[in-house]
Amino acid sequence: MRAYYMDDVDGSFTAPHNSGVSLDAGYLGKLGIQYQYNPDVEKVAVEQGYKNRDVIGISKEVLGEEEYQKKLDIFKVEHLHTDIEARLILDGSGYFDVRDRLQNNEKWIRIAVEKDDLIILPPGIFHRFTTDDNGYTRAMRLFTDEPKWQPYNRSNDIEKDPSHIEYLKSIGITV
Ligand code: KMT
Ligand code: NI
Repeated sequence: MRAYYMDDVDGSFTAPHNSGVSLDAGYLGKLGIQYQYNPDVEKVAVEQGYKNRDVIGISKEVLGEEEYQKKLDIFKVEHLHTDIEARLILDGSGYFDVRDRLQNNEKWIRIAVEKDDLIILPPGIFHRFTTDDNGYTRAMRLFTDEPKWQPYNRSNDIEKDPSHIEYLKSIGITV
């Protein structure tokens, strides 16, 4: 895992966009993000109550060109969830981008993940995902008992409809 602030340079979304300013796991911890390398999945699942899981393969080869593009178009939209988002990278690599709420949710932090990285995003953090220039991510998604997977997209849902903000606040999520 490597984490850094993204640059503002135009160009392919799947390029690294590394501004040169690195961040460590300690900083991610301040944002409520948990990171483990090569974890004992069964242990984590018991400790944190992940009762369900699936495996998703994201590449042109696995999904076909059209489905692959469709998936990426969905994953790249900035959103949040009311549940945690726990992902163990099984193969390949990719980027989880998260907003830095300690900087007013303005800056993007790009978290480059690869095989054996476990990343757990807390509820309420704005984020998005993409494969990198290698174009392949295989990941295990860990779910709690009754996963609430509704994404709240920042621009269409949250910022245009105050009732979403009220609802999120009522369950302890401030944006
Ligand atoms: C999500 O919800 O954005 C994802 O699951 C991304 C793909 S998992 C590597
Ligand atoms: Ni998500």
